[in-house]
Amino acid sequence: MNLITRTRLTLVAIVAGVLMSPPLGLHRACADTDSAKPTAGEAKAFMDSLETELLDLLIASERSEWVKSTNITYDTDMLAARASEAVMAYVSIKADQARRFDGLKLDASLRRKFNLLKLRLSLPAPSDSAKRSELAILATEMSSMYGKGKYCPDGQSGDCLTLGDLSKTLASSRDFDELKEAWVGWRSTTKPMREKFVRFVELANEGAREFGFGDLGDLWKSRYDMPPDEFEKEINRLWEQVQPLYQQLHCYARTQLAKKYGADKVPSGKPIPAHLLGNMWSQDFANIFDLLAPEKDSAFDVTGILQEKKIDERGVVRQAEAFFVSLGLDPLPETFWERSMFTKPRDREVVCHASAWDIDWLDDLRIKMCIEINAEDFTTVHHELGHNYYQRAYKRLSALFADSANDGFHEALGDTIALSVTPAYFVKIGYLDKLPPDSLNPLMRRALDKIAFLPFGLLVDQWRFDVFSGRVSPDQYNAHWWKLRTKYQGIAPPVSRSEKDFDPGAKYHVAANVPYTRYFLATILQFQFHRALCEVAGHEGPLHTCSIYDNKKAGKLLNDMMEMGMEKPWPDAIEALTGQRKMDATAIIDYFQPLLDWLEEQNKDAVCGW
Ligand code: X8Z
Ligand code: ZN
Repeated sequence: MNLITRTRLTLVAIVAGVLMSPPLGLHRACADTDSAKPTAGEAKAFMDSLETELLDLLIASERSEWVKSTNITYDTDMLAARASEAVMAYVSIKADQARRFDGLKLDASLRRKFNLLKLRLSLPAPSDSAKRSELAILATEMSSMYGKGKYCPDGQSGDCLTLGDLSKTLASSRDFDELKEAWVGWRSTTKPMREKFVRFVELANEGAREFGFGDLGDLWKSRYDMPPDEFEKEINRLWEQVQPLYQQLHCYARTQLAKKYGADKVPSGKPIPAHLLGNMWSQDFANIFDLLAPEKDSAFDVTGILQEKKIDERGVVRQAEAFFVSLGLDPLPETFWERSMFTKPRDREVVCHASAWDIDWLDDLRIKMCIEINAEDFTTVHHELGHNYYQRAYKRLSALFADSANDGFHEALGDTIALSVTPAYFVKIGYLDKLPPDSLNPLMRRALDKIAFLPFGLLVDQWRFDVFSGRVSPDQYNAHWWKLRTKYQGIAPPVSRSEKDFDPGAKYHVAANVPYTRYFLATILQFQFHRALCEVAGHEGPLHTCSIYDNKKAGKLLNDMMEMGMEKPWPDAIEALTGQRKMDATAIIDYFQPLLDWLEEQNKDAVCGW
């Protein structure tokens, strides 16, 4: 395979060279006058040096990004913006120069790299250097604004609440008005982002058009080894498959919430008020399990177990690592433990939103999280380590192939492992003495996490696609957001919203420009992966009782798929693992079937839908 041979180019020289290079038009003129027909050998040499140089720029950008995300200041913002600008400039210039090789017969692998080059950035910049710089600064500022966001109930001088504080209220309070204040309070922090976002869309679209795409959404949708309109059909097909599950869960949740808060506040046949579902974005319902548990006295309470065992933040990460090691994978490097951020620092601003990093594309793996000891973060730690193990598996590949088969795969990996965190697994590792009595409770907990997430996973980018394409103009941003939230999730804001608000920006991935359809795909894929791994592990019985813990055969199958990186189109990777070449929601449906039967029974006299 293509091992990266990294000549030690001096980084400073590349960055300076990129930022001082003449405007793109000039490059284009040079290319035009170069009438000699390029050869496949030249194309390969061009790509080899590009990958080496790109890697150095990406590493510099990752380091700046890490420093900024773990210590947000004006200066770290500017340094991070500068480093990402260098990457954007380099990719723009090289994508333009690469046009020389359009139409040239190249081997499939090299041609794939040329295609991937244009798709590499989630944020392509215009070639105009002033606009590029403006875009890089806007992007950095929006993500930092999100990281620093605070709601001060008594005005700016009083005690201010972070997203973490407000999320705790959303999770644990059962007081209608207290919940409403936390919900509205967080959204008050993102109003100033609106203006920046409008300009951001203009500039990012300009960049995408220069790369040959209709708009930024078109670029994002082109990353799945099929034409963008076909991809849209694929996600709609998957949504149709899973929508009935969501409908049933929504219906039952609404009935239970009406019992708790009153039918005047949660009317039947209407969308559910968004602040009652236990999560700041109503993206999952896990924190209202107590209101929805099928059996009142048979809980599988991960939070309680972790707290009782007095597991600390590092302990949680160690436990998750042990799962991966049980599959036959190597432990994480010592530097992971030295350099990661596991808890929220008291003395500085950070981006708490969890992330996994592969700083040097070799072995400098890290996570950044503000871990709380609870079930949600226990799952998230597995999620993040899944990223790190994936990154480690494909590190032998050259820069443009060093990624997951598609972005849904990256997001699915750690979640697949977390599906094996079952009551039986807890018994195996000594967290529980004996299996709790058989009950639907664990499956309901999982459904509140996974099934509840599906419409949200889909709609965030449906909104962005509509915004990027211009179908929705800035004066309709917020209204359109709520139209989709109601259409897909069946929820409504607890207070009236206007175009002075910018509620999409209250979600990290909008503020930080991270594509979101990946999580929808991941929610489908992880069950497909789980089903295939459980088969290899010889599991018998219902799918939701399977844990692949300690199964080396399953571990090898998973790792072999991860090692493929994105060298091949993703259907090859999914086939290697599951034998299927398509994403398929039958696995998630199989998994939840016992709960679905129960929900249908519970809902039989209710008016479902909204
Ligand atoms: O952003 C994440 C991960 C990091 S890639 C923590 N997730 C989405 C979210 O929090 O909105 C995981 C689930 C969905
Ligand atoms: Zn992730």
